[in-house]
Amino acid sequence: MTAVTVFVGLGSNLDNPRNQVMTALTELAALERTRMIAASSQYRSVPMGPADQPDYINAVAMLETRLEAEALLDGLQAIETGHRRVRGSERWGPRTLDLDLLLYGDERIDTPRLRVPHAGLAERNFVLYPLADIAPDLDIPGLGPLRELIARCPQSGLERLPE
Ligand code: A4P
Ligand code: MG
Repeated sequence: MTAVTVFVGLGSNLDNPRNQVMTALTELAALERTRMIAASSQYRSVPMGPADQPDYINAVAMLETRLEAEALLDGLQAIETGHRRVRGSERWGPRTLDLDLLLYGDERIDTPRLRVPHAGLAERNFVLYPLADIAPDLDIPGLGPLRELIARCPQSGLERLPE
């Protein structure tokens, strides 16, 4: 298959989140049939969902892959498991590492395991702003230009961290 450009969202709010995100980027770059194109800055963001949890560190990676979308998801979940992520029962609860497949080329996917573009992407400043760091001219399938989504999504509670 030909290579596809994909974007992965990274999030962590437990056990040294900055380090979790940094090592996850290295692991993403090492996925089979995949190479790293770019990574955003790290951002600190207030939690969406239950407020009684630490702030998150978020970032977005741009990759080029020859894996099918579900095989890529397998790879992302294996990396999460390697970060000793324990899937709790609480929705939107704290986690050592969350990897979301945000975009897979210009495809729209809706299967029991996978929804792409990722649900909620348009409302999440901690996804849109890092995405714009590395792909400001992006057009999101079904949602429109990234610039317009950002214009409608305030940066409140989101801070870009120095490298
Ligand atoms: N799944 C479907 N589509 C996708 C996709 N595009 N990428 C399925 C990844 N997974 C996808 O995911 C549950 C199932 O979603 C998977 O088995 C997969 O087949 P999960 O990671 O186990 O569950 P989750 O992450 O707890 O749930 P969810 O709804 O994905 O949570 P979110 O939306 O990831 O939110 N606040 C801040 N500031 N920053 C954050 O990063 N993250 C969350 C988690 C909450 N609050 C946050 C942040
Ligand atoms: Mg998730």
